[in-house]
Amino acid sequence: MDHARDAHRTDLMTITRFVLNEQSKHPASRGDFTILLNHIVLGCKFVCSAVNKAGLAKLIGLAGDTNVQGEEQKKLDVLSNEVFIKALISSGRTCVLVSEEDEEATFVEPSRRGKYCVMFDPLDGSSNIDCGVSIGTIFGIYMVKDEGKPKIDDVLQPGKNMVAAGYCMYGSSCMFVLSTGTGVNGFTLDPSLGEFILTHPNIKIPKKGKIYSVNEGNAKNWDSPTTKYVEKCKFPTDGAPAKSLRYVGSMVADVHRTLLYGGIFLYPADKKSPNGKLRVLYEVFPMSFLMEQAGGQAFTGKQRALDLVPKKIHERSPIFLGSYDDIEEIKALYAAEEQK
Ligand code: FDP
Repeated sequence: MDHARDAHRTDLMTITRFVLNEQSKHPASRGDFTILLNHIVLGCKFVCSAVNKAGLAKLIGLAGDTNVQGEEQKKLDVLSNEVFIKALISSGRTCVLVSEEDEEATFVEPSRRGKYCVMFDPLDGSSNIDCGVSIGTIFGIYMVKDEGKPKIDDVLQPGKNMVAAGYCMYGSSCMFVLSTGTGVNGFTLDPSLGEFILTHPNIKIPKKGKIYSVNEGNAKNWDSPTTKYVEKCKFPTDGAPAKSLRYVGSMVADVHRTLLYGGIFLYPADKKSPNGKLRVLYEVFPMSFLMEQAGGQAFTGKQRALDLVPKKIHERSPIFLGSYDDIEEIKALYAAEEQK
């Protein structure tokens, strides 16, 4: 990227302008998606602002669990969830919502209903909030099958049926990464404008990477293909250089780095968690969708991640995602294990 040129750029491609441009390629489109996205973006701006102030807000609330107005202080993840649920319902474009924070799906009342189902994790990586490390919001969007009769099955579709997915990372800068099925684009929040500006057009993940990202503290419980793969990252036998290890422990941050620099992110199954840790609908699917759209791959240890058909809204799955060639290697190790 040419930063000198960018600093003087005056033709700003905001996220709304970008999506409107995309919309104009589909003459039948009525702008529903643009409206929905605007509400998601609003939620992200709110969370970004709340995350930036979290430390200060905590100081103000130290005397008890109340703030200066005497209102109860809400935990950031609960607050973020409320903001997204309200923003999504008020868009008038949604019918079924699945949030990491809520046990049951929310069915929007008929008068405010639209054709989209949104699955989201309002604040992912929440164990990192209190130390100021990058966290994020993740979302995936399906189209309802019958607008008049939204059902739970509308969100239990394979990930490949998603019409859009993305995340917002609250890091050293606030970045919104989006795919509507025609590639991946990244937008950075300009805080002085309050607008997300296109800064990373048409993101493509490098075909092979130099980084692996996994919680190695779980290594004693891993299965054989994962153990062999990580061993190979550290002690390659084919003359390739060893890979570097980077693990933030916030899925959004670890996947974002993987998308930009290449490499592999793993959250495998282990003896203690045979289905892994990460949730299919609002972690595995959206990130797998973005990876594939950027030219990478996502694999569960058994199959292409986006072919999985979830049976429950909070289902979990092991996941390996990242650069095309790196995922080929882990797939080969699982295939060899099958042959035994
Ligand atoms: P967290 O528990 O902090 O909310 O699924 C949530 C998640 O973070 C992901 O963001 C992250 O990739 C993963 O869990 C980290 O899990 P470990 O602490 O087990 O490594």
